[in-house]
Amino acid sequence: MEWFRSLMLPPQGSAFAAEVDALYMFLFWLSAVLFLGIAFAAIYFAIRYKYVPGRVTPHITHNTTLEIVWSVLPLLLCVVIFFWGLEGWMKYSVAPGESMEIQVTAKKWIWTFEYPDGSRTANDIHVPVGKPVKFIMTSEDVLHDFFVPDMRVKHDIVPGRYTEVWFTPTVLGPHHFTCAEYCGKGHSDMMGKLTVDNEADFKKWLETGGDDWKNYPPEVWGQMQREQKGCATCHSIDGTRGQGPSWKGIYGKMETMSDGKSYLVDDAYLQESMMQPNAKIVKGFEAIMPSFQGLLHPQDIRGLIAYIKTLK
Ligand code: HEC
Ligand SMILES: [Cu+2]
Repeated sequence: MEWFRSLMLPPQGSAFAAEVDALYMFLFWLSAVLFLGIAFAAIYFAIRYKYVPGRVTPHITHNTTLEIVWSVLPLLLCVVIFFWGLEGWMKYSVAPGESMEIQVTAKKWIWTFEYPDGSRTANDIHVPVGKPVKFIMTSEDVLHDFFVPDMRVKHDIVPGRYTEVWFTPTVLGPHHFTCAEYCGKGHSDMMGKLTVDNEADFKKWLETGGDDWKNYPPEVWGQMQREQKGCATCHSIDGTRGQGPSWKGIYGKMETMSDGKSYLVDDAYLQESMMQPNAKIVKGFEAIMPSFQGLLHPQDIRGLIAYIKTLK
């Protein structure tokens, strides 16, 4: 039956995925059996007792045995399901004391994560394998929902409040996470990658942001950052206006700000736009761009600038 489970459910990436799946599959098979049983019984009775002229229906008032069976059996089933679910829920709700804590901020339409050492990432999580991690989550605007299918973790994020989830990742490599609460136009872009590393790779990643970037020319790395860091939700590259100005053809032009002053778009201007987006506000736009201070490593900024230069 394992092949059937893996057909219906994503890979099991955390310590409690197998338990969640066991309950899920139990409910699935129970529903399947009940559905078939009821459907066949309905068809059988319809044929067996169809209208025949002259046949008189007997007058039956009750059947005590039958009534007890159809009340007590479902009740027992419900009690079993309840306690099974409760046991899992208790485990899911309370993170072990030694968990690593990651602060999560959800915002239309970008995820930011802050690690205990102060480093921050956008739409990108790395965690060490085999260690419990706890996510302490809040929203800056509307309801969002943190959903990591492989870990069997899904929880609402509420503005003005903190909610938590935790899991112990068991499978190395990339997993996927997404927002599971409709939060506006960019909702479907609000997703990212969770990478489970071994201890050494995780340490290295925390310090340097990893060295994937060395495998790409800067402008290609920059193009990837536009997607990964969420710039793409606000900035187009084809000249269409989004939440923010399009990047097409901005390098080397004079940009007018909301206070009427003009500046040349050069490397320094671009870097400032990312680190202190509210220092200069482009005319006709609102000051809604989040600061990427600490979120972009030097190689990311270099890459983005190189990429923007290619957008003639
Ligand atoms: C939530 C939407 C949003 C996101 C996400 C976002 N920006 Fe912006 N960005 C804006 C807005 C709005 C402006 C114009 C107002 C201003 O200057 O702050 C802007 C302005 C800019 C400018 C100046 C553009 C010009 O025409 O002068 C640059 C460069 C820029 N952003 C880079 C980035 C990069 C790089 C990222 C991703 C790492 C990013 N932005 C992510 C909304 C966003
Ligand atoms: Cu969302």
